[in-house]
Amino acid sequence: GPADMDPEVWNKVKNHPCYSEEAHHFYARMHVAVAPACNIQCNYCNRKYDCSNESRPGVVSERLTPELAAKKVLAVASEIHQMTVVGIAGAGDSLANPDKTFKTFELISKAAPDIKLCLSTNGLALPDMVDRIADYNVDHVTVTINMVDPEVGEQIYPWIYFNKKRWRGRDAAKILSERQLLGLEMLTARKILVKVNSVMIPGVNDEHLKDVNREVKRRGAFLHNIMPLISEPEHGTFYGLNGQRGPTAEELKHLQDSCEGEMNMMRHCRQCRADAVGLLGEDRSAEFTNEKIEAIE
Ligand code: CLF
Ligand code: SF4
Repeated sequence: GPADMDPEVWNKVKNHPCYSEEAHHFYARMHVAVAPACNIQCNYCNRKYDCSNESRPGVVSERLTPELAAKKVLAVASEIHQMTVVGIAGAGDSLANPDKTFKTFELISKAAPDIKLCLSTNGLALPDMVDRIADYNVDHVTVTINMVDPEVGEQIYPWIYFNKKRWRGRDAAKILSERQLLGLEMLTARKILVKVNSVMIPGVNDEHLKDVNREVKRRGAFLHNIMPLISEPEHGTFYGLNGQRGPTAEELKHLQDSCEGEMNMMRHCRQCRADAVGLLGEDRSAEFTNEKIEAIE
């Protein structure tokens, strides 16, 4: 709360539903899914969810242009007055689509300067984008970091696309990890708040996430959000390991508890869709379809 927090930081988190547990009861967020492409492959991806892209059933997000996204933000803001944050978190990677992502931020900040801008990324492109992120006054960046060890990483990421080349195996995981951690350091050096999301994959990175927690804490991450892999056999498999299960609620809580220290653990994440609208856990996206937004004069 405000008592134990730097006032500048408190100002940034007090009405952000993901960064403040308290705020999520009162403030809403919306996502604009303007970023279809991705520069890596995660074994658990299905491009429907953001901030981690969990494998679970859902309707594929509609594609949005930056112009339509800005129009949608205004329409939602006029209906949902507690909507304080717009995030770009999919359906691919926000920073693998920099022109669309930053054009969207530009249009929103002109039309609705009070709305906070947020983005979520896998971090591969992050070090090259930190200047632009700062230019647009983005105060909140989520980086999904599932490992700091390429031996673990090669079980999660079959490939990355970097410097005009496809990399596989341990080399891919090493590059990705270095870029994620460098990006995290560059953001915290600029006082941009960074939340690290990690997907807990039993038998792959569960124990290892304690190392991840230590490394991101050391580099100034503000919050760590360990989320469960959601694997439902009828809807998605973890490609590298058939029959990969997600953690139980108990296993998840145990890991979160063992990481709880001076850095806060996020425990109210609702694993939102890439086009979610409303309070966390609430989805009002059906009220704001592309068709409806296009029809607004
Ligand atoms: Fe969206 Fe993510 Fe910003 Fe929040 S979601 S881009 S930080 S505004 Fe929040 Fe949703 Fe969990 Fe993400 S509850 S999936 S942590
Ligand atoms: Fe999917 Fe996100 Fe991984 Fe890209 S970074 S493959 S969109 S989960």
